[in-house]
Amino acid sequence: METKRAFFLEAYKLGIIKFGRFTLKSGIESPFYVDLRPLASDPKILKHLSNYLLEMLPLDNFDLICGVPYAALPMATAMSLESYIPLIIKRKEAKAYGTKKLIEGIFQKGQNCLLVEDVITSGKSLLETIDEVENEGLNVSDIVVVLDRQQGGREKLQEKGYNVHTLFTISEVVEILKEEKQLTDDEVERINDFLNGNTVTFEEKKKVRYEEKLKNIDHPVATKLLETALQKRSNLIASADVITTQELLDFAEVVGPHIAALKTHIDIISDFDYDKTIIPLIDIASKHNFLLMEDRKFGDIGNTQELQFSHGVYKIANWADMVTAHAIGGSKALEGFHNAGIITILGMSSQGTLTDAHYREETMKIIINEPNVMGCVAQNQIQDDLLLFTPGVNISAEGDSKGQQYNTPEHVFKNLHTDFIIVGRGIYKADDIEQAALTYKTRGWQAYEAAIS
Ligand code: 5BU
Repeated sequence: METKRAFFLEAYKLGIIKFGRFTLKSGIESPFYVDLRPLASDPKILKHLSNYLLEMLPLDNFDLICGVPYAALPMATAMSLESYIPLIIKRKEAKAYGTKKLIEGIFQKGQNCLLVEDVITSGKSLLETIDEVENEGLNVSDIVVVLDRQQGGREKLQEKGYNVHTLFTISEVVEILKEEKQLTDDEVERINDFLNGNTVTFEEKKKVRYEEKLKNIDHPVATKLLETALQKRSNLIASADVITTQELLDFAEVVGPHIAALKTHIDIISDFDYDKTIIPLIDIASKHNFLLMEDRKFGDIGNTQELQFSHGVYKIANWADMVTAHAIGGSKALEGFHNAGIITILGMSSQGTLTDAHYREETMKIIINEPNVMGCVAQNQIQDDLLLFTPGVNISAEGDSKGQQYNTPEHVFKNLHTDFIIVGRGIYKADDIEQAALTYKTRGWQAYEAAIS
């Protein structure tokens, strides 16, 4: 079996712990948020997890296994399957009819039952479950917990005489993530502060206004984009991920009045023809006053990027006001995008992306003195002298089946201080495309105004 640390890093990729600013049920602000339910969606991880939990335990002591509902139910089930210790199920509420049972399954009074819990915080929900299990005449001596949030729960249960076995503590995982450069020193400090019982304060920085950004950012394309946003009261960039010229032009015509820019993936247009695709697109862009952003995500050495930018059938250099590029080729590689504004990929919106804190830090070092870079695509706040573009915005979906993860316009303006939202399927898949563009335009602008005030 892989090491416990490697196991944790695999599991972490499922999004079980998030760092940022979260308001807990109690109203307390926390710098992290734990939800272990996604573990059940990866059978291999769930199986490994159950083996790790079983390894810690004196298995001969137990006649039964019971998970605290709901998150620990699949864990308890997997442990039962691996150990052949029978499972019982505790209901959250007693059945309102029939037997009114709280515990389901086959058991006898006097048997010893192992309790399984995903996360222990104050220990309150575990104590309730223990009470209910003991009321059925069962004994509880041991509790096994995947993650200890270190907020007193473990100690409380131990004082009452229970053996508490925990696989990970939050300090341990923070240490692992720090070593893996997934967390910055500031984040670690805030988490430790929180764990030491201090009320943590989050710096309340207001989002910088477009007028202010206009003063701070020199790039001519950034200026044009900001001026367009202010004139049209729109920070919306519509992503035209359609596959024919006709669809692209129709889409541009309909959303044109409501957007600051149109984002293309020009290489997905099946019937691309420079004269029939690009020339009319340029006309529509100038008629409705929006910019063109080609989301090419260049990622090669400078010479190749320069060729890809200017030549081939797409001749991106002729028409794109902005292009996206990875910083992976180093700063010199970014020098060939002559008049276009470069938007560097700092962080991606998809699940499991490699763009962790360390990647982002290194990317920043590369782009910081690069005059052609006008901004970044990212899912986190960035410095004020760059524009922040955030894709992964959708009002009615949480994600797709291919790893995309969505936030609302309100979330990204308030928490990330985004400057421009990028919306694809939320608009081009809508029944009424113009109405959808208007909705995102309005919500984006209102969210911007709320974030600056
Ligand atoms: P959607 O339909 O709103 O999910 O489309 C999002 C668009 O933004 C799509 O064209 C992606 O290629 C693009 N995108 C993204 O979604 N996430 C990223 O991190 C980057 C680009 Br970079």
